[in-house]
Amino acid sequence: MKVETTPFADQKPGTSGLRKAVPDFRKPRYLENFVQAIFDTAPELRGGTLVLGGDGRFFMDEAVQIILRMASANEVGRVIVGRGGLLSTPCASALIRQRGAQGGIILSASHNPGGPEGDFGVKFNAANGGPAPASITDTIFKNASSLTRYLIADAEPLNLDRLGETRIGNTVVEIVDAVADYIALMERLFDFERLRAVLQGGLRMRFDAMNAVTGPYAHALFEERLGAPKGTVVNGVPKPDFGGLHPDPNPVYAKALIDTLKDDPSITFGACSDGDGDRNLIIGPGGMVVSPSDSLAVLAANAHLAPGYAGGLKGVARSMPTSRAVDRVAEAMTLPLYETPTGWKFFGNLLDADRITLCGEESAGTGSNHIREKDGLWAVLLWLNIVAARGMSVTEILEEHWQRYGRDYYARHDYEEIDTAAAEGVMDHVRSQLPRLAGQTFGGFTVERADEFSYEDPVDSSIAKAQGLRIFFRENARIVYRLSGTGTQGATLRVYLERYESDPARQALDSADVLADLATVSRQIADLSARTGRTAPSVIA
Ligand code: G16
Repeated sequence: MKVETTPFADQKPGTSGLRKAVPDFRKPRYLENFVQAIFDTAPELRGGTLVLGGDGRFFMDEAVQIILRMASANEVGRVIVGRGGLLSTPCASALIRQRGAQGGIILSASHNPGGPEGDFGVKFNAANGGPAPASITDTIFKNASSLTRYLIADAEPLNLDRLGETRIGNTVVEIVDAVADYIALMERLFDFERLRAVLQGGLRMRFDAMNAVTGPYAHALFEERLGAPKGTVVNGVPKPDFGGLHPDPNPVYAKALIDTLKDDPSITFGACSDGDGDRNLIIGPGGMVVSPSDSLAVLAANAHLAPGYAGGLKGVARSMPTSRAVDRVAEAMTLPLYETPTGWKFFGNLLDADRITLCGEESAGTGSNHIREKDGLWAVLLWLNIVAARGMSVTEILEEHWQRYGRDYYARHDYEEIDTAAAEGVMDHVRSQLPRLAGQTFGGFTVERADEFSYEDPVDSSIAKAQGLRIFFRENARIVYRLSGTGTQGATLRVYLERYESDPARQALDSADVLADLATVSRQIADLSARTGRTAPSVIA
């Protein structure tokens, strides 16, 4: 059936697909328009295979049924759907690759809250299993902006809990239990016997699935397969509103888990992941939080201890605002190091071309060449594998790492829901100063150089401009400003602060104390309080 429509002006994908408030997605024709633009952009799906699933958030069930009917009307040959419509983002990436699909549609707004007033999102992943690159998302936007019709079949809702094949018209719909395949993939990378021995032999861990999609995977993996005691996984049932909580693995929203490790010294390993399971946070004894940038560096330095990476790494990559901790590891190991713009899609070409094995971001994401998304449970398993192989705790590993490489004190200050024009005004204000900042001193920090980051992809030579404003200081410090591409209300200004410390006697200081002066400088240079009315960040991650 062909349905006439008119375009919506705001369907430009951001850092990670189209993210909007649920009420926006529930407007008549809104979801349908965007999905049709995907089908129009990817004609290879006609007669091909599409993977479909999401993180279980509110509106997903309805969206899956709509997309199935649209897939049929757009003559997709086969749609592979997770049981109950559920697929974690890493699992969707793995399925696309395993099944040779032409692409995937992932329904998630990641770490953003869910529920009727929460957020929803639609992301298209390409045949390599990774988020579609800008060339494709630009075309989706172009097609969405000139759409006059969408195609949808008339069919009853399918029972997504019944495994096996069924049909809508000529399209085969295959409902799969993807958990077992995902665990089999992890088993090829990690030493499960050693992990079993550790988890049954005394190491107590707590994994908080945050009422989100990783619950079923984590129960099956840690408790059933690796033999950790029941209760190791908490908040393990996916809920449409994430239990009213914020499924974002950072020190603010993972406070309950951090407090558990503070209060119970017998639990020495804590971890959590986000709404769709691609992010992770690692917590050591006493509630010590591993900053995601440090996590990437530690994983790069120790990955060879896991069987899947025993042959060494080809190279590593980090997004530009991620701290330079991993750069020091790459230098010591003489590995190629790539600095990319924010967005996992920028790692895709490097992974496909086998230039890198590991990559990661300050936004709590780490991953490897096993798939083309970041992978929360994978990161937890790699950390566990390293803890087991080295016989050291998370804290001991981290402290030893700092002694060897130095510590990059790091924080991200988020100023959320600020007026969009004011946020752009802040960026313009900082940008206008860049050419004359070098040599100027602010609060004891002297600018060495300043620029706007742009990236030329070394594989396909595509160029991404305006990817963040960087100010480097002689005191081995850096401030980065950029606007988030994943928020749904107003604008979120992200200010990334970083300061390097090589002296082991000064590596156990409180990060907030170390970065306090730099934070003041960041507000001063941006003229933040006058322009936005904000004198402090909404969230410090
Ligand atoms: C997405 C992207 C990440 C990015 C993050 C934050 O993650 O995949 O690459 O670092 O958003 O982006 P921004 O700073 O623009 O808000 P996720 O987990 O939200 O899909």
